[in-house]
Amino acid sequence: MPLPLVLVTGFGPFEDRRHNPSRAVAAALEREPPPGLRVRSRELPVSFLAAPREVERFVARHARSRPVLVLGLGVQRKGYFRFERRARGRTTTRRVDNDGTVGASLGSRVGPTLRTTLDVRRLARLLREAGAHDVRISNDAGGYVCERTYHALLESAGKRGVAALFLHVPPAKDVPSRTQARLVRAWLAALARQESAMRGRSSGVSGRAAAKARKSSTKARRSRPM
Ligand code: PCA
Repeated sequence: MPLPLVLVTGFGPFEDRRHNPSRAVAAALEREPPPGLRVRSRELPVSFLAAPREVERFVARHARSRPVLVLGLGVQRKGYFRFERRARGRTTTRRVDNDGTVGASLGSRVGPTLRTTLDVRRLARLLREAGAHDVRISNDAGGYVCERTYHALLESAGKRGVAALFLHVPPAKDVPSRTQARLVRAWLAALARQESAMRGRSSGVSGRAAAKARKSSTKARRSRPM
């Protein structure tokens, strides 16, 4: 039996951020996966329009392998790790992406707010136990390309019954990329160990999470437009 698969996305440079550790961490996880897991990673364009398309393509390509988790990574300004609970389906920011698109110009609403089905408090605790000093939980994914991407991750994974999650990582000057990769790897390994039934029929949290994701994506579809 192949090991459970985790899909991981990261981003490259944007605005004044010339070095984006999220790309390095995603690539490092594929190169050297956490014990007990397989990882496929993908760098996404920092683009309001292209990132969601890439997300759907990436998740669709691996859907037959039934990933246990789709994890989005992006960098934030502050020096801590931040688990995002939700992605709003409306982009109002004046910030410009790498294609020159102003967020607010997207105009129409993408969809309802989507939430991860995973227990972020438990996941944050696990990341602390893996050695990260400062880990927080947020209801505001920033309103820029990461939030748009998170919405797409929740949508693309959710409609296939797969759990999705977004983790904002600190800038590399606060926590070097290699340290970040080590921490995220140890965190995923702990997750895989605790949820040995990750793929599983029986007691695994992700089994329940997947069932919940299926339910909530149905709900999300039903309740649109909000
Ligand atoms: N962070 C940005 C977009 C790309 C990234 O790494 C964000 O937080 O929206």
